Amino acid sequence: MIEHAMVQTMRWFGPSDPTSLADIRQAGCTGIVTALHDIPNETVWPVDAIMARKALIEAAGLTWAVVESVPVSEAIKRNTPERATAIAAYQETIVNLAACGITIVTYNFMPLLDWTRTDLAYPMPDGALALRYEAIALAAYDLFILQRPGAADAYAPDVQAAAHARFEAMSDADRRSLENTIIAGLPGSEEHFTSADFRAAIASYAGIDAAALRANLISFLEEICPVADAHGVQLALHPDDPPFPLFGLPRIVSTQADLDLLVAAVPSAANGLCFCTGSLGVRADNDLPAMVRRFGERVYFLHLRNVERDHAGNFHEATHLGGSTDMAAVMQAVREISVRHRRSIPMRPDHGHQMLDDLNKRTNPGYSTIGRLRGLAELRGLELGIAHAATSQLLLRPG
Ligand code: DNO
Repeated sequence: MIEHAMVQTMRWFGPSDPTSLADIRQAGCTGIVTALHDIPNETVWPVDAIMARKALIEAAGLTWAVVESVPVSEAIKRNTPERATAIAAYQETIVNLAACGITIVTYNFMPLLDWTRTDLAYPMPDGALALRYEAIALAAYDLFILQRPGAADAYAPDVQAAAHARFEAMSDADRRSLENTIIAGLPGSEEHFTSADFRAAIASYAGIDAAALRANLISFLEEICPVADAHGVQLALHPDDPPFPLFGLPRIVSTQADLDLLVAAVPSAANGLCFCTGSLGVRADNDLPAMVRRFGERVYFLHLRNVERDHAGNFHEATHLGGSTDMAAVMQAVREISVRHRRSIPMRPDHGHQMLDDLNKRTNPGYSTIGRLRGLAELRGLELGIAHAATSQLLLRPG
């Protein structure tokens, strides 16, 4: 055991998740990350429903460590007349969770779509399957399947030509599958669309630019943080995934500068981060170890995952220790903040390849058991190794 080690958790989508609570316990976790996914957005989570889910988790010898997510509704993101009711419901849910002893709450502020990929079964050289985002596939969808008004302005001529060629080469089934991957809602997304709905929903953002969306996030924080502070709840804002605008919609939680601004605007202790290395790591200009150190005290939850990115704006999910991010350097920074602030930060191995026996099973994309088990094993070994090396250096230091 190491002092202030991360709390190992896995995400669990509830009783119908093909990964069971027993699987998660055998993987070495002590904590569960989950949500009451059946409760529609803007509805208060009742104490008895929270307690029933908590009891289920505890009966399996685990604890409910983090809520991911209490979704922020479109009314709040767009600041529509229904916003006041949605805010009141959010506040009450926070109070109810605190009453049940659950005090870390993840959320995101991405317009319409949560995380986005274009391929859920991208073959790795070893036969495992990964999730991938390919810029040309997204452009092909936007320009020629969705046919979003104004989309052509968003892409350079060479990208448009490549996207057209891609569209022409796709069968109807390929086109439907690409559309489903993008808008039908990946696991954990609480919004899903058909193409007609999606076009209308995009149009509802007309006039909401990055500054307006940011102002809406800040007013959300101004109304939720005092309640969270009063009840000992830590809010953990998940970054944009991917960390750049899609479909002409603004994204405002993508860079260190974005995070600096939000922390400065609402300095309350409740205003914290879910530090997702997979999302932030898509941008080469995000220095992840430096960002972990910078936001140290406010990092309430860690999603550890690696992506392999290229210069054309594509990325796929690599193994947890492979990919473009130096995970050892990130872990070193995590150890530093954990020791400095004497905290055990909950982490989950975020996503994982579909591999081994899971290739023949129904799995939630990104959330198969074995790929996450591999990720967790590698990450906890890395943490132990770094902690051990720090202790031996201390012992060896002369004087
Ligand atoms: C994807 C997840 C996200 C995350 C939300 C947080 O795998 O990390 O769906 O849960 O953005 O609200």
